[in-house]
Amino acid sequence: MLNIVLFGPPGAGKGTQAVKLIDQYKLVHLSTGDILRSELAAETKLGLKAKRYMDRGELVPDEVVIGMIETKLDQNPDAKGFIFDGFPRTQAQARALDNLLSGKNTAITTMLALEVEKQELIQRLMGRGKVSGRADDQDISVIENRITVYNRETSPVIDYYEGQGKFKAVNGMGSIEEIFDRLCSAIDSI
Ligand code: B4P
Repeated sequence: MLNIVLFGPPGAGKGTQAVKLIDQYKLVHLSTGDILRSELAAETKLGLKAKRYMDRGELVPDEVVIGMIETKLDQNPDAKGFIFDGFPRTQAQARALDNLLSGKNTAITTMLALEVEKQELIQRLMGRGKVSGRADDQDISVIENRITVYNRETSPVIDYYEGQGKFKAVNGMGSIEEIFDRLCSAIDSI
C-alpha cells in the first residue's frame, strides 16, 4: 500500500494537492478538516464540539480525530492506499495512526512536508476566506493563532517521522502545478 502523510502549516496547500494526488495514484483521501466541517454542517454532536476549537484556530482533541480516522479506515478495506491530509497534527495522533495501520498490516510509506513562507500562508488563507465562508479563514487573529498552534503542537510531528527515516521536505512555494510535479517526483523516487 502507498500511505502518504501530506503535511504542512495551514494554507500550505495540503487539501489542494491531495485532490490531485488521489487522482494520480488512485488513493483514498482522508482529510480530518473536511470530515470535521461536514460534521459541523450536519450539526452533529461531534461537529458542534469541534466548532468551539476550529473557530478559535485551536486543535480539536486527539481522541475525537483519532476516532474519526479509525472509522474511515474501516470503511475502506479495499483501498490501494491513503493520503492523510491534515492528520496527524500531534505526536499522539502520529503514534495512534501507526497503531491503527499496523493492526491492518500496513504502515506509513512517507511524510511529504510542504514548506511555505508565513506571509504567503496568510495571503492564501485570507484569499480563501473571501470565497469559502470559513470562519477560521476570515479573521487575521485566528489565522495567526493557527500558525502559532502549528509551530507549537504540530511541527514536532516532523521529528516523529524523521526518526523513522520517512520525512521528506517539499518546496510549497510556486504554482499549484509546479508543487504537484515536486510531490510526484518525491513519491516516484520511493
Ligand atoms: P484543515 O482543513 O486541515 O485546514 P488548513 O490546514 O487550513 O487547510 P489546507 O492546508 O488543506 O488548505 P490549502 O493550503 O490547500 O484544518 C482546519 C481546522 O480543523 C484546524 O485549524 C483544526 O481546528 C481542525 N483540525 C483538522 N485536522 C485536525 C487534527 N488532525 N487534529 C486536530 N484538529 C484538527 O488551501 C489554502 C488556500 O491556498 C486555498 O484557497 C488554495 O486555493 C490556496 N492555494 C493552495 N496552493 C496554492 C498555491 N500554490 N498558490 C496559491 N494559492 C494556493
